[in-house]
Amino acid sequence: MKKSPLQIARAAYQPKLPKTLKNQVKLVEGEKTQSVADQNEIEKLFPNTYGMPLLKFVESSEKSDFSAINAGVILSGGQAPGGHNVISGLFDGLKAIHKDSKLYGFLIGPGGLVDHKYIELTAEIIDEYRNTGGFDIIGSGRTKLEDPVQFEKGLEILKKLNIKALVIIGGDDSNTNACVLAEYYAAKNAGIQVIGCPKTIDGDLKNEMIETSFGFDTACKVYSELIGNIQRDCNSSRKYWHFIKLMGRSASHIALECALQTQPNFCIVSEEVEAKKQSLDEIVTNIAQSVSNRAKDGNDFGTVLIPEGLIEFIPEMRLLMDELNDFLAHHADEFSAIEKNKQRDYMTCKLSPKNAIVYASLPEGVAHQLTLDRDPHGNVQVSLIETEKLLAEMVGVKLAQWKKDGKYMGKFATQVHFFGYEGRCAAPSNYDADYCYALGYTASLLIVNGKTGYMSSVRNTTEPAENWIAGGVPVTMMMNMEKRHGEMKPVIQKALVKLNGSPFKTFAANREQWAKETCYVYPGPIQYFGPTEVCDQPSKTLLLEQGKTT
Ligand code: FBP
Repeated sequence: MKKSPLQIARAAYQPKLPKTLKNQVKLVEGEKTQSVADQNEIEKLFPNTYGMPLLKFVESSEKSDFSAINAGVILSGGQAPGGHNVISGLFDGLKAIHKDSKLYGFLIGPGGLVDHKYIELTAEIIDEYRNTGGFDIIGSGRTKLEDPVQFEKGLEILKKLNIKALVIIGGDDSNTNACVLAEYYAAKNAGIQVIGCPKTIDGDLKNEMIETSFGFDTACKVYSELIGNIQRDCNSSRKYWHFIKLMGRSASHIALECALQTQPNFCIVSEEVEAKKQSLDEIVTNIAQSVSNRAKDGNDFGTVLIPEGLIEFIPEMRLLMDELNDFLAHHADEFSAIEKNKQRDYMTCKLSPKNAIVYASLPEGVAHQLTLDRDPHGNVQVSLIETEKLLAEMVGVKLAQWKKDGKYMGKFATQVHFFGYEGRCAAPSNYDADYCYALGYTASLLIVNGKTGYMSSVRNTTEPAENWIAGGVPVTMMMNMEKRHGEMKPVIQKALVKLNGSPFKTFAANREQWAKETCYVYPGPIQYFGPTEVCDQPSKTLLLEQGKTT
């Protein structure tokens, strides 16, 4: 495969490892854990993997001799920069344990385990993918592992390949499934351990023991570079308002991080919209007000950042979507049998009167997008809902009315953007390259120590890498019960933006100034080589959460 000079230089990058992991380690058990909520239900559902202690690796002088171990790895869900480094860290860790250890990769996500599609990952393959973006080494997929028939099919191939442990690299839903699988194999003494790794650009898989999910750092840096470029453009031509939707599903972490990095004129935080019970009209009025204020200074241009999942947080839309979810969970076939141009009328008749009014008021495109298929985990595919167009259109209508009433004199022209796929496969930043490699290496140590139902954890990552702390967190500790596909299920609790957290407070303290003035920051592209303050900085979100200055 032909490579660019940067790719060649990057392939030679040696990720930084925590000091402890460079030496002999031993495992120290911490406190026993409990699930974040619904303890009784979760304990009943996970009798073999509930309540396990936190784990930490520390340096040890005892030399241990381990036999070779075969492990499998799966990439699950949306791509996130650094996945290849988790696999290379895992591979190097397994080889350090014993040179004859083997790593098998199941192809195109969890489906590869069920369908027995796999490859052996050799040193040659691994070397091709070190420090690269993407999940193409083995591919990824969204097949949901939830059925004992799938678990048994998986067990067949795991036994055949003499695999003792499976590492599932995924987001909250995939790690939930990893835990269900760990419990299933533990309950039947199958001799298969399952370890999870926290992946997702969305940044919503985090808690006191998992500081961040990998990929968030790189994706936000890529989006911030693009937003900065757009800001430079609109500050040059002075004629467009740019409405920029950012991936991230429900949580607004990506939008907030990008706002902290680029200082746009407006950034919506869905969690605030929900807390303040803001209606769609209120959100539109706030943006229009900002446009009008800037127009008074002759600035008919600006940037608005919109989190992908906004629509679910607007109370009237949430009620509508809950009813749509329930209805579609039970009548999906009936609904898809209706002709496309009659689906809207059909759905309006099925909804309760209040929700029917909201549904009928939406532009055709958005109404249709709300009824598209849910993903295999029951999530509305918010990336398909064009909120950026909806808001740009509605702000335009409001400003036209204000113009008629003599309240607004400016010019309003818009451009809309959606940034998501542009960042998910970027070459990982040094932070993600190092973090991922350490996560993979830690997973190999959890395996050799016989652990199952744990997520690999690397903490203290705002410090230099050598001081990072590696260990394991029981997945059941992160769980609660939530409604999915119309039924209560155990799932890892999503971490949404905390309105009393330092990242949001920092944004809130500055946003009035950013709204009125032009305070843009242009972060530029990710740098891989150069001074540490340029190349190795974690996200602003993480720095602020850990009380560091940004
Ligand atoms: P994960 O939760 O699997 O990490 O996926 C993240 C994500 O990029 C979301 O931000 C986005 O809504 C979704 O994937 C898009 O899914 P798809 O890749 O199936 O279009």
